[in-house]
Amino acid sequence: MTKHVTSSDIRSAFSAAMSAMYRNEVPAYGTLMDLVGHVNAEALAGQPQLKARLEATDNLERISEERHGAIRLGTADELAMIRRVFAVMGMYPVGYYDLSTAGVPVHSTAFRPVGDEALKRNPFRVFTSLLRLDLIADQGLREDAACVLEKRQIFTSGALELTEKAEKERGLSKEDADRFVVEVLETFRWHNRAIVDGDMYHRLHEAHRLIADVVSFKGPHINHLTPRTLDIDRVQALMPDHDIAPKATIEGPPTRNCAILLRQTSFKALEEAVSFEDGNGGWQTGSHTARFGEIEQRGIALTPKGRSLYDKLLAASRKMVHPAADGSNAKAYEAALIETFQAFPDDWTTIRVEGLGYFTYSLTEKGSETSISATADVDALIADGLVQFDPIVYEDFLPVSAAGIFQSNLGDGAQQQFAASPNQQRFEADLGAKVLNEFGHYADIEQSSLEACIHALTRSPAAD
Ligand code: OOG
Ligand code: NI
Repeated sequence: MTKHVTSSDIRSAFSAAMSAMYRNEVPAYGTLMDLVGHVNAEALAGQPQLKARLEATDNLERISEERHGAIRLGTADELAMIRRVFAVMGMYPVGYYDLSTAGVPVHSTAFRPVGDEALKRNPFRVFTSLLRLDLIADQGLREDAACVLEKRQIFTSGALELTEKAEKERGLSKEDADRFVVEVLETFRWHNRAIVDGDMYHRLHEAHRLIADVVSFKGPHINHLTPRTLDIDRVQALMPDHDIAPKATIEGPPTRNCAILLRQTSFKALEEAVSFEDGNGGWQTGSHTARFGEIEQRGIALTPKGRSLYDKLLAASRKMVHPAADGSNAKAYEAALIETFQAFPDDWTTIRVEGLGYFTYSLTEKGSETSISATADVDALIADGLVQFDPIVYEDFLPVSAAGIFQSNLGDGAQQQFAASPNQQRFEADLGAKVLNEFGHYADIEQSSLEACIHALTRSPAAD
């Protein structure tokens, strides 16, 4: 039997190939990557403590390779197939995000690795949205769009074949995996020739810019690729020096000592030349804005209790100052966030003791030389200096932030109202699987780290 490579190997290779392709397609992404690399190196040099903890928890190496991407799909079949393709790379759908409330006619999930080991190896994720034609009022347009989408095939035959082979044989050989990466990359490639004519494009665009982006092209081009930074405020401040204009406000929580969840900022989508069939066998030139850049800083994963506090404080800040699409009240919004988030504890001990965030536990040096007979509770073990704790990184996304990112790239004129209509059941039926619940997953990682500590502490030296 031929030896299989691991799904993490395939994911790593794919993430690297995607990054190289996007760097080539959107040079500003390359500039941003270099800037992020530089700022991350500075942050690590300036905070030896942070560097030491990242190293100790096996989280340092992944950072320079870390990124997420985003795609927007048109049909249930596309979504179901991409699920199978991502599964070959060890990426599974986690979370359900309803963006209809924010005026974007999609609902989404994130495909990502789920086990602790796989995440440490390479946490590449893809925020994947499915267009909701059901939210479009114009029935004629809805039918025309569905008809265009029905006819396209976003996967190469090689990608389909290799996915089936991987499913049947429970993996791929090195040679097949290399081919799989090349074939699947095609799905994400930019095509500057539209599959609709100029009139249709304009009708779609009038209904919603996002609909034009999904329906008019041969495939779901990757629309951004986001490196992870350790200091988003610094990158945001330096972007203009590199001829990149960031959006006015950073999405998510304000600057804090203890980073929570996720902070993100993006730069505006590029206006790109595209051509449309002119109906006489020729091409007519036009333009389309779709692809942009984004950076993010990841903090601790919050428990349901911490998350509801976050949601409450974010809503309160946005009630005080609603961030304008043109960025005109950015400073006031930032001040409102900082003020409101005073109510969120900003030291790791309080966050842990109040049950607001998830942590991994490990033995201190003293702990690894000690053995105890009875099981003590974790607080006592920490107080005795036997066990230490580190924040678990938040691997997911935030719906309000995602909506802000979508909107900043759709332009100010694209604000539209849709009736809030989350439909996770429908999404899962289209996906052909249930999405995983992110909270349960973090709780498992925390619990097993704690059990490993207790196990090591209570084991008798002789049994080793
Ligand atoms: C996805 C926007 C959401 C994020 O990081 O929250 C997103 C899109 O524009 O397709 O990527
Ligand atoms: Ni993103």
